[in-house]
Amino acid sequence: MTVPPGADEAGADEARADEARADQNRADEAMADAERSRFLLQQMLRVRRFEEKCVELYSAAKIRGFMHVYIGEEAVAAGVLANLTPEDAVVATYREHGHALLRGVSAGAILAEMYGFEQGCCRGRGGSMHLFDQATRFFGGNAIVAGGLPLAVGLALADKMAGRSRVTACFFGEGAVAEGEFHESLNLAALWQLPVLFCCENNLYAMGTALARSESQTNIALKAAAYEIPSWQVDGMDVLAVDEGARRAADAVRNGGGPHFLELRTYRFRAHSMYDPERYREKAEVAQWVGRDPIDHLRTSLEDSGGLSAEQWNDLQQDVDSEIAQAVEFAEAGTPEPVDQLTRFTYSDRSAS
Ligand SMILES: Cc1ncc(C[n+]2csc(CCOP(=O)(O)OP(=O)(O)O)c2C)c(N)n1
Repeated sequence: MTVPPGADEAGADEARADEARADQNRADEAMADAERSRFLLQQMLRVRRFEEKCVELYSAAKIRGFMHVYIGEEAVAAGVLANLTPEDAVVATYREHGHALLRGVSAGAILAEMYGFEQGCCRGRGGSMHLFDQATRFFGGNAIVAGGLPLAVGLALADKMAGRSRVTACFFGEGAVAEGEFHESLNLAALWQLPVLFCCENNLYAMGTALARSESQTNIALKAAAYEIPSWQVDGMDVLAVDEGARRAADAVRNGGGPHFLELRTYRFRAHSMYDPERYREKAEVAQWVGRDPIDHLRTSLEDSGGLSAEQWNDLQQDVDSEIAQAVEFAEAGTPEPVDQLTRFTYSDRSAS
C-alpha cells in the first residue's frame, strides 16, 4: 500500500486535535466540578449563618421554646437536597431549619415561624420543631423521634400507587434506630419496594446517649441491609462525598430500584438543644470533629485548587449575609395571629357547607 504524501502530518494533526479536545473536556469538567462545589459551599454557609443568627435571636428571647441547631452537620442536608427535584418530597426531624431552607422555604418564613408570627410558614403555630411547607413539598419538622419514617413511607406509597416517578427523602437521627417505627418503616418500604431515600444522620449521640451505649450493632447501614435495602455508610463531613452518594442513591430510587439507605456519619458541634450542659462528651472529642468542619474543609480545598478566588468567597458571604439580614427584617416586622383566628383549622371548612 502506498502512503499518500502528507498522511503522517494529517495523522499527527488529528492526534493533536484529539488531545486538545480531551484537554478541553477535562477543563470543562473541572470548571463544572468547581461550580458545583461553590454551590454546595454556599448552601452549607446559608445554613450555618442562618442558625448562628437563630442562636443569637434565641439568646435575645426573640425565639422561645425548644430549638435544636444543625451546626456541624450541614454537609448532609446540602449534599442530599442538591440531588432532589421540586416534585420529590422531604421529611425531616426537629433539627430541620437547614433542610427547610435548602428545600426552598424562605429564610424569612422560617424565622417568622420561629418568632411565632402569622407570617411564618405555619402561621407561627409550629415553631422551630414543626416547620412545614406544602409548596416546596417539605413535610416537617417532626418532633417525635422516628415519627417521620412512617410519613415518608406513606408519601412514597402514594407515589407508587399513582405511578409517579418521585423520591421521598427522609432524614432522621441514629436515635430513631431504637424505635419500632424505624423497623416497621424499613420493612414495609422494602417489602413494597417504595421510592424512599432513607438518610440517617448519625451524629453519634441521641441527646446524652452515645450510640455504643444503646445499640449492640453500631453499624446502622448493616441494620438497613438486613431488610434487603441497598445501604452505604458515607462521610457526612465531606459534602462532595454526600453529593456523590446521594446522587447514586436518589437515581436508583427514582428509577424504580426501591428504597435505598444512606448512613451519613456526622457530628453536631453544639449542644443537643438550647438546654443541654453537655456532660456526656469530652471537649477534646468535640474539638477533633470541629477540626473537620465541612465548610472550612471545602473552602480550603477549593482555594488550594484555584476553584475559589478571594473575590468569589467575599461575594458568596455577602449574598448569604444579605439573605439573613432580610429574613431578620421580615421576622421583626411580623405580627401574631389574631386571637379570633385561633380555632381556624380545628374543624374542616367543609363542615360548614
Ligand atoms: C418517641 C420519642 N422519644 C423520646 C423523645 C425525646 N427526644 C428528643 S430528641 C431525642 C434524641 C434523638 O436523637 P437522634 O435521633 O440521634 O437525633 P439528633 O437529636 O442527634 O439529631 C430524644 C430521645 C422524643 N422526642 N420522641
